[in-house]
Amino acid sequence: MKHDIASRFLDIAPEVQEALRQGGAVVALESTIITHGMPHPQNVATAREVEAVVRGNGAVPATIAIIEGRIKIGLSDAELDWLGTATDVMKLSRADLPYAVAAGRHGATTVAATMICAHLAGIRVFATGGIGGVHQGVESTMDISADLDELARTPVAVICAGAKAILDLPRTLEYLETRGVPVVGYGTDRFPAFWSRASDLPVPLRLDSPEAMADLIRTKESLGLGGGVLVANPVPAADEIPADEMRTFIDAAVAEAKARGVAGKAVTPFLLSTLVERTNGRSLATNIALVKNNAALAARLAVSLARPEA
Ligand code: PSU
Ligand code: MN
Repeated sequence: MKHDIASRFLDIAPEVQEALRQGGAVVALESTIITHGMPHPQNVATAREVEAVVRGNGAVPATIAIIEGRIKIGLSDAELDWLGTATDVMKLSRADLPYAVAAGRHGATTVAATMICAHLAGIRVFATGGIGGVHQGVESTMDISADLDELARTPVAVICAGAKAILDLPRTLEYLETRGVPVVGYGTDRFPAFWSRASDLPVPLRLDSPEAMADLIRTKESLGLGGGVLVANPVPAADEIPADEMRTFIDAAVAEAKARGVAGKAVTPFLLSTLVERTNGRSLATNIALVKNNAALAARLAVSLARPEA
């Protein structure tokens, strides 16, 4: 079944195909961060650096995007360059992925859509920056990222730097718990807040090695529990913006979004780009550093998962 879907809708890059066939280590990478998360040219430069980090840690990178309705698992250099400046690229989640495929559109995959596509291709590990979550003001907007439900249903391990502090972090963790998603702090007892190494929230679970995380993932699979695992990996200390410093910028950015009536899919891209301006590019440098840090850990996890069980 999955094989039929793959041949019908997916274009898997030869290198990725070969690694998957051999049961090797592959790390999926998303594309919304390229089209809607970072400015050009840092978006393309970062995407390439992240792929190099995955390779440097022993795994094959597979950046995922939809081009003319085809689900690309692994992009060529030319495709990545094109994506970096393309303007007619949809931001795709579970709700609109099938539309983009049916209508032959271009689309960048969010965490949710990347998980779906990675799973269709047989990839078990995925590195991103930060996941979407429950937004501040959820009481009136009901804005809860589809990333959270995807983590509950699709068996892919997502390595992130926690959730962006533009979100309602306590409610994001509550929701993940409700939906049965294991949230693992990598080498930390506190939930990381993307630009900052720690929020004031405890992380539900803690593991200190890729091997321990691979064990958890295998055990979850063996128990038939379904769904993914969220690994929260703190940004390196040298690159972080401490939470109290970031707070002022975030509050101003959230207030600006509200005043301008920014809603729906536009919220996260608006907040990210406003923060880059407000911090004079510092938030972007941190964002780049944390994605690379997550890619390295994801590759090590993928290598550990690919090894035959001890
Ligand atoms: N993390 C980043 N940059 C991003 C995103 C996450 O560092 O651009 C994207 C991811 O693709 C994530 C999406 O899935 O933002 C969440 O969007 P929303 O809040 O609309 O669900
Ligand atoms: Mn949303």
